[in-house]
Amino acid sequence: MLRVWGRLNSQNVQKVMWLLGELDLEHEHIPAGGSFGRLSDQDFGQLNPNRLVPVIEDRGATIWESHAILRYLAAQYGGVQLWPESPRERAAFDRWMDWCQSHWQPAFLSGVFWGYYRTPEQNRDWGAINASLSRCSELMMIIESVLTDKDYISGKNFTLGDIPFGSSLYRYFELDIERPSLPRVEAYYERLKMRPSYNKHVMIPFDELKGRRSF
Ligand SMILES: N[C@@H](CCC(=O)N[C@@H](CS)C(=O)NCC(=O)O)C(=O)O
Repeated sequence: MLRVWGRLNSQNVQKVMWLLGELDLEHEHIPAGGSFGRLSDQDFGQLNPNRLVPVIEDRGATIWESHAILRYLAAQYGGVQLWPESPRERAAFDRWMDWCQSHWQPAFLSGVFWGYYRTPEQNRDWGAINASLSRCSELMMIIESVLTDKDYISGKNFTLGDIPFGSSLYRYFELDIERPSLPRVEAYYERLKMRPSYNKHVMIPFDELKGRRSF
């Protein structure tokens, strides 16, 4: 059976859990990382030399890097709905997955979630946090304009491209941070919240991470 390693309060693990729920795929979950430890065990190093989660094992393959896992699961189990045959159709959402990795996550996940929320108050670097917050606002305005004529990030239907960015929205809207006016992003977030798997795997309170850079 497909096996997933990771802690459920990790956003990168949540991306994978969300997709597993969308696909209704049976799996075994092994808590790892954070207070669950295991990442420095010798056998874990054989699964992922980077000693990070998520990792999946399936049909004899071991896969790490959350977006590579998403692509694998969609290609293996998603059918044409989630993994269209046309390279052009795949590129339409795939570019948003890379955009998220190269632009959004450094600004939000590293700059704000880690720099602000996961850093103890006395150690916060407000110059860096404010720069990340304004970068987040710039990037959000891009999404706001993209959503002018779309319900989802790359068109009228949910695609894999919604998972990396969408999985950060719960935290983005829950944090006590400054946000620009984002009516279309908020409507998009409401649409995601109606998906049972998003509700179950992404909308998980994360208070235990406040001010904790390590476990
Ligand atoms: N680029 C990697 C990042 C993986 C990563 O940084 N994982 C974090 C959790 S989000 C981790 O394993 N941290 C160590 C821990 O949880 O103990 C991915 O997308 O999978």
